[in-house]
Amino acid sequence: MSYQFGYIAVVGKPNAGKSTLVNCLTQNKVAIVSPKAQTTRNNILGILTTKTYQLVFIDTPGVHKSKNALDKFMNKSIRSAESGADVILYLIDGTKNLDAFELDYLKSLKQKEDAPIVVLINKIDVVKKSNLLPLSKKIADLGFNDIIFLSAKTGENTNQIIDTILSFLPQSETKNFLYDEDYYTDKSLKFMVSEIIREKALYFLNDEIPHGISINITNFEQKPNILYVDADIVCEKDSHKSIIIGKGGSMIKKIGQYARVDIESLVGIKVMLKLFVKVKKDWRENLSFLTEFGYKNED
Ligand SMILES: Nc1nc2c(ncn2[C@@H]2O[C@H](COP(=O)(O)OP(=O)(O)OP(=O)(O)O)[C@@H](O)[C@H]2O)c(=O)[nH]1
Ligand SMILES: [Mg+2]
Repeated sequence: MSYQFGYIAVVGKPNAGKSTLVNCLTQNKVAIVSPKAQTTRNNILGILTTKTYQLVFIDTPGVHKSKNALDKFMNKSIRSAESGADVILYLIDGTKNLDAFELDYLKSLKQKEDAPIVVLINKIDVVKKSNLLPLSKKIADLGFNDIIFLSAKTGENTNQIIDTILSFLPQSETKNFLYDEDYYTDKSLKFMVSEIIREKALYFLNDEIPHGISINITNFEQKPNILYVDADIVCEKDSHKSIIIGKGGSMIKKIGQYARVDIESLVGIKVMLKLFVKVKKDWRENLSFLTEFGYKNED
């Protein structure tokens, strides 16, 4: 028997469908997904283990220009995933045009990294494949030979991605897996719980607010049959606080109800979730808040 192991960085612009793809490939919900850009903030490992291979996908934040210290943390996380990867998957939203920023990013990625880069054109469930030919030609003209059309939502063509990745990874006579075969992510339960709360906040809140919120878990107590969670939804402005609370507390109640259902299905026991809203002005520029909320690069 021979074995294969590899780190696979999944990069691309915000909203391209990276987290949806990592969840689909690992058949687990490792990362939250939302229609809002910049949903993912940390590198998150999604691990797929079979009898003969272990693939460790690194879901990354969407590539974007840095405007604050949080953005810098996110962009640094992407670079570290790219430089540590055996294979890079660059995901493009097939419903959008390739803009100058993305073309430049692809060109510099190719120059900078030695790892093979596979370009994935996503969302083919909603775009006609014939419309995608000019897009794939542009990418081929940049010198990319591996281009796959797929839908991360329906799973169409995702097997082809696995086959392509495996074609790049060396074979080993001994089992070279680096992670326990039962693990499907590197993140703690507490992290997953805070992300579920953020996912519901992203889902229900209007565009301008989600970018400025963070979830800070203040109490996390697991008893045999019940999990107690207290969490602050931290925002940047008093006006945002009243929107997050909503009329008569209706918004925060809705976020809490939906989050609790998902957390209960994750942990398999009853959950008592209490949410509070706190204002911390300009926390995205404040290094001590960023560290407190887990947005700190290791170096
Ligand atoms: N129709 C369709 N929608 C998709 C597909 N893949 C992802 N989406 C949707 O695209 C939106 C963004 O998906 P995410 O997986 O959160 O995208 P992302 O690249 O991780 O985004 P960031 O974390 O912000 O960088 C969500 O509304 C998804 O449901 C697809 O194949 N088809
Ligand atoms: Mg994401």
